[in-house]
Amino acid sequence: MKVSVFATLVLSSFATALPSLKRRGGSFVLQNGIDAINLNNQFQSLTASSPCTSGNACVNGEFAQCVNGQYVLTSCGSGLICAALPLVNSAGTSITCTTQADLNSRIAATGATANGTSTTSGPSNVTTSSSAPTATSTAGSGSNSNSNAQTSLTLLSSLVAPNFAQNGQNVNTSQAGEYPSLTSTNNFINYCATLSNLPITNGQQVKNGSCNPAPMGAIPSISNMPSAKFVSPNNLAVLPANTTFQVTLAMKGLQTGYFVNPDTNYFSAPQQIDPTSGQIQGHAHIVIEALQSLTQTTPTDPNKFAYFLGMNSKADAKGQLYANVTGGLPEGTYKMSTIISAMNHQPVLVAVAQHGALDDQIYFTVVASGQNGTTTTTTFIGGSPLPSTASGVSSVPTGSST
Ligand SMILES: *[C@@H]1O[C@H](CO)[C@@H](O)[C@H](O)[C@H]1NC(C)=O
Ligand SMILES: *[C@@H]1O[C@H](CO)[C@@H](O)[C@H](O)[C@H]1NC(C)=O
Ligand SMILES: *[C@@H]1O[C@H](CO)[C@@H](O)[C@H](O)[C@H]1NC(C)=O
Ligand SMILES: *[C@@H]1O[C@H](CO)[C@@H](O)[C@H](O)[C@H]1NC(C)=O
Ligand SMILES: *[C@@H]1O[C@H](CO)[C@@H](O)[C@H](O)[C@H]1NC(C)=O
Ligand SMILES: *[C@@H]1O[C@H](CO)[C@@H](O)[C@H](O)[C@H]1NC(C)=O
Ligand SMILES: CC(=O)N[C@H]1CO[C@H](CO)[C@@H](O)[C@@H]1O
Repeated sequence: MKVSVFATLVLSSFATALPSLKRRGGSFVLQNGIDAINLNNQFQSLTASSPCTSGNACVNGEFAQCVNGQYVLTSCGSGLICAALPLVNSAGTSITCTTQADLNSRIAATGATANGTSTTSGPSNVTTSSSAPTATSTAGSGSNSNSNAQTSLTLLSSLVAPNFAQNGQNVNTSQAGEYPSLTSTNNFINYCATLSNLPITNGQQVKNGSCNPAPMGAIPSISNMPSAKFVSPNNLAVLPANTTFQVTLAMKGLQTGYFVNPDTNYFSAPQQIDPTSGQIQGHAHIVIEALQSLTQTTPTDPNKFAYFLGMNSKADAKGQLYANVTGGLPEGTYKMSTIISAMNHQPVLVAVAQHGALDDQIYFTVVASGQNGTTTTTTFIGGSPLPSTASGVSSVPTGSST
């Protein structure tokens, strides 16, 4: 990378103090590029009469110093423009007079790209205003009609959600006790930088906690909310101990068979919907937890379960998914639940807050042979109980880890 002196400086440059963004591994170069792009975008909305509090800016391509709440403009001279440049050796940006070519090459050298939001013929023409989308005409669906938008490090102005700037406390619908929402004018794109104690999730199942930077993604219509129901075992079934049994799950409103690598791509992409059906592309899981009794009232410990399985295949023609709980379960009472997920393992998100349960839960009892007076419709596989060493309840999951 060429590191040249600011030969074109006609005014003193000024290293701006940036917000307390977290620098990961000291790699400020890219961040400096992003910050410079964003600053130059913001400058586009300034006029000579814009109020200011302190510091320097660029107004109409001229160098602007804030004096007594107003900008005082100084022309950069022939062939030069005022711009925010990324610093090379430390975190930050510098507002200075330079050439368009120098601005372009310095920003390009950081790896940040203005494409997707701006022209390259001058400082970006996209403002940070939350209204009047100008950059592209893409719908909010992440469509690739602007191919650069999916690699750009700059938020498309057409995607800024203006309502995110409001905390919900200033309208008549606000209810007593409602918390003011966190607000953002840039869709929280850098939210995780405010949580310095948390690493970004980065596609991994971070057991100590993390902050996930991926947006939530596509939300299906209310006619496409997923819903699950166990067919077998039936609710309150009585099953023979240590005997393989089949779980049958009826799935509605979900395009099944979609799952990604859970070790590398956990929560790493937005929820996606199938364009033909309008349904979420995802998969179901089942989890069986031991209870003290069918009337247990204490919450269970989600770290402990007797059986867990990702039902990753496509549902059959009947819309059903199947699993064999090989070796069965020891005597006891159990809760079996579904966990319906989008492709990247996040819980499914639907269009409205008030809706029926998307998941199912049933309760059943497992007894030694001859200990019950109840029949069940459960399908047993193999017929006779397996040796008692075949299976046992433990906090270690059996079946797939996904
Ligand atoms: C932006 O895209 C144009 C062509 O579409 C390309 O010539 C230019 O180099 C790109 N600029 C950056 C900073 O990537
Ligand atoms: C910048 O935006 C203004 C107002 O929307 C528009 O008139 C002008 O053509 C734009 N300039 C460029 C270079 O896109
Ligand atoms: C809130 O209610 C008051 C009184 O009914 C009404 O005058 C006002 O327009 C309402 N404001 C909004 C934002 O709906
Ligand atoms: C997780 O947190 C615990 C308790 O704060 C700590 O002792 C442990 O080192 C952390 N593990 C990792 C992998 O960060
Ligand atoms: C369950 O076991 C039966 C009998 O071995 C087998 O036919 C069936 O394919 C298995 N089902 C699943 C989902 O593994
Ligand atoms: C089932 O298995 C458990 C341990 O795996 C054992 O304690 C229990 O006695 C077995 N029950 C029957 C009826 O075989
Ligand atoms: C687990 C068990 O013993 N199940 C039995 C419950 O009772 C029915 C009929 O009474 C038997 O067919 C099951 O085998």
